[in-house]
Amino acid sequence: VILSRTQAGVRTLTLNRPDKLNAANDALLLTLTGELEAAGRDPEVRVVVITGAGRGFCAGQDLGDVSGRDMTFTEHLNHTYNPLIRTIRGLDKPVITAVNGVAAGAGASLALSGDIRLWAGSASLIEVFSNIALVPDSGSTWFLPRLVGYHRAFELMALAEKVGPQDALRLGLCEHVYPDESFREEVQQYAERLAARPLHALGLTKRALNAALNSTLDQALDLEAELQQLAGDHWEHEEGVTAFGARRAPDFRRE
Ligand code: LHQ
Repeated sequence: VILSRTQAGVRTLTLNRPDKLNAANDALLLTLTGELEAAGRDPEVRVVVITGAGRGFCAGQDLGDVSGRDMTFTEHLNHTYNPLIRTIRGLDKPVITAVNGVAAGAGASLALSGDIRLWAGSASLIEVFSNIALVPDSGSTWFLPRLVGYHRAFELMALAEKVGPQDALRLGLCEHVYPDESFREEVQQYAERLAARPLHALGLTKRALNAALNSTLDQALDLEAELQQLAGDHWEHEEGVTAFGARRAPDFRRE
């Protein structure tokens, strides 16, 4: 259900149920979470890309799959979707969501959860939950109002209208849009650019930003001061300063 490959420090995890637009069943969600944890531990991996096979990114919960039905909705979310979203946001490596096609329901939440969100020209996002009279889950109620404000978030959730790439750029739902034809190569190139950055410092940056989304300025200043010590004590910092003095490019990939 998940394809994994690694190239130049970039681990690409591909949701692989293309006949169903990569709708999620338990196996897909638990495998993806396990793969992300493994990528976090693997020193060869510097950046993780999550994308979909075929013409969809992820159509959300597989509505035909009964494997979760012996659980309550609450148990199901706590067993599958919530650990996945927590793992993405908690990973101390950058995660790119490369949205190659439609992202609906929990698939939309997954698309929004990346640190960097790259869209293909044919990508789209739908907060589809209200079509089946459910509440947006897997982080959508947290991500979306922070990105677009309360009112646009409510409208997107209430009407379940499809958001295309240009609107997604305008609303801040993605960072870049690339043509379908060159999407995979553009994503790999972007990911490799990120992979050349100082991984330890970026991990700390991710931690600080995630904490800051829920903190006061005072708390953010305290955490920055604490994390800056960890960054400053790391070899990456010395390499950056040395390279600057020597007027050469820093090499952050040497360890
Ligand atoms: C699908 C699905 C799908 C199965 C397309 N399942 N087959 C919920 C419940 C419990 C706990 C946890 O959390 C959640 C969270 C959620 O994610 S709720 C939201 C669930 N997702 C949806 O309601 C989306 C349903 N799908 C759609 O609305 C459309 O398929 C979209 C807008 C995604 C794409 O539309 P089209 O591009 O027109 O494609 P299509 O509808 O023709 O779909 C292609 C195939 O994929 C088709 O199968 P078929 O055999 O006819 O070719 C669909 O049945 C299948 N598929 N989504 N979620």
